[in-house]
Amino acid sequence: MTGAKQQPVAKHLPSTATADEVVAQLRAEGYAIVDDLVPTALMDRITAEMDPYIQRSLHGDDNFVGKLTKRTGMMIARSPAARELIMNPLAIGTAGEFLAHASTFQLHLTQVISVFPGSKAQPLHRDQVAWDFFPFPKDYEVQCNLLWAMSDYTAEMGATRVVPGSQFEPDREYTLEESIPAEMRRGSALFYTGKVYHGAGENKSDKIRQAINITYAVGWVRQEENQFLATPLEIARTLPEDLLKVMGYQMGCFAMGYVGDFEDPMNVIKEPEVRRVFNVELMQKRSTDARDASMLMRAAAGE
Ligand SMILES: O=C(O)CCC(=O)C(=O)O
Ligand SMILES: [Fe+2]
Repeated sequence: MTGAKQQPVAKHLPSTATADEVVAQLRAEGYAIVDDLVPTALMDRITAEMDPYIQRSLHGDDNFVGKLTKRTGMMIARSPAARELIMNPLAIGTAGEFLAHASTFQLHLTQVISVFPGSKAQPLHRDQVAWDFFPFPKDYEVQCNLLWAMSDYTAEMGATRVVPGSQFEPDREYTLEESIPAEMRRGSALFYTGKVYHGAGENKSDKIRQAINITYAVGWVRQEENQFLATPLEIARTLPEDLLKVMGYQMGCFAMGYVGDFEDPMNVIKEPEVRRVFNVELMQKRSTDARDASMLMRAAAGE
């Protein structure tokens, strides 16, 4: 034996995994990979719908975003098939459970990330810094993120690299050697927390690595992608209520997100005959209930 350090391999869960199992893995390691969660045919549809926009997207302007990387958003408006991905039952179930300490959760962003050949590794980072580098408490999870493999996702092509367990020790720098590649097949998904260090890998191949970044956040923070401008009102009006709520057309918490005469935002979209006002008492109860239930759940899990 040479004593060379063996690179650990990322853990995988089957597509039959439950939200409980994904959440347990997320809490323990900061990430979870679920294999073959959607059929590749869904990825074909999204690819066809997004391709014209990807062609026109610009490359990044700095090393973080990636000078050989394109980011293409507005997926709800541009790709009807992407709406299925956003509402995928395991993604929604996991986000709901992982963020159950908040009254509601919402969509945070939708983005195809195309990492072109020659692209260098992205600096390792935590996504929650997007909120102005606010030091969220160590036990407050603010987001639940997914990167769906839209192309094959190998280390050579620049699969996302994750540092397992780094969510527990955030106040230090991590090296690429400490990270492992989240290799997976097209249609699989990498779930990861806002606290775990990760970044796009270097693309040493001659193929474009593509991921669909769909992330969810607690209902009281500002969304990274402005969902109300990204989906024009005339398209939003055609969408089902469950998707609209996830997009942010709901009371985010206590008194957050009202519109007009203290009304529920769904009033603007659906223009119902009976308009609902914002019920602050109801939201207050929901907020306390969510916190209590989540504390009980975590105590039962021995956390
Ligand atoms: O493209 C990837 O693999 C990761 C991208 C990422 O972490 C980010 O843009 O925040
Ligand atoms: Fe990131």
